[in-house]
Amino acid sequence: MKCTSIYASGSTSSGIYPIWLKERFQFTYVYCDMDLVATKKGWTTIQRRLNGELNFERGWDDYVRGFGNPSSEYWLGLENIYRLSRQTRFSVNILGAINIKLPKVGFDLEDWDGEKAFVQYSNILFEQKASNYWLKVDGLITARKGSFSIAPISGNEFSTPDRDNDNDDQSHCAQNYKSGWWFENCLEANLNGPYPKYKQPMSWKNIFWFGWHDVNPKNTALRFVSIKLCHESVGP
Ligand SMILES: [Ca+2]
Repeated sequence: MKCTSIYASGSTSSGIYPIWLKERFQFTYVYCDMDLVATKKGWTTIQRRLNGELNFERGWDDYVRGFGNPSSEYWLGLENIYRLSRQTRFSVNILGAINIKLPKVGFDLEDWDGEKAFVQYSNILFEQKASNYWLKVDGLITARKGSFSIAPISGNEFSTPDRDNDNDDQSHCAQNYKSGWWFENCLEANLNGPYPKYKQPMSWKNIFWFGWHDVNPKNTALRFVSIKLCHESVGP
C-alpha cells in the first residue's frame, strides 16, 4: 500500500500509516497527507520540518537510513525514497520494454508570515546508491510566475557534510550549508538546511528555496516544509 492507495481505499484522514516497500520486503511508517483536497490523492511524506527539534546536519549513513519520527520531523531515508519512487505499476509494452510510471513530487512550503506555496513537478528521476542517489526533478505543474520555473534539483548526486558529491570543485557545499542535499554548485534549494529562527529572512544559510520573494516580497524564512510523492496508479 502507498498513501495514494490508502486514500483510494477510503482512509481520507491525514496521519501515520504503514506502507509496504515492495523491493525491500518490509513495512515502514510514513505520514500520509490526505488534506491536499484539490489533488484528490494521498501523498506520501518523505521529509518534514515543522519546529526545528530534529537536527538535519548529519552524515551519509543517517541520510541513507533515515532519521526522525513520522509524527513530527523526519527524513525517510534515501534507500526508502529510491524504492518508493520506483514502486508504481510496471507496464510492458508490445516490444517487451518495461515502462516505469514515475510519481509526482510536491514541495509544501510555508514561511513565518504564513505565506504558502505548494509546488508540484510531474517527474522525478532517481538513481540508486551506486550513483549516490542522483536525482532530477522537472516538469513544473503548479503554475507560478518567475523563478519557480527553475527546477529545485536539476540532476545532482546527494552530498552530506562527510561526503562531497557536488559539482563545485572549490567547496564542499553540504559542509558549508550544513545539510544533506542534492547540491550542485551549490544550490537552488536546501530544504534540509538549518532551521531558521522566528521571522528571520530566508538565506542560503537556512532552509532555502530559490525565488521565494515571488511568493513573499519580504522573503521571510520557511517555518514549515515537506516533500511528498504521489503515485498515480492504484495498486499495492
Ligand atoms: Ca565539492
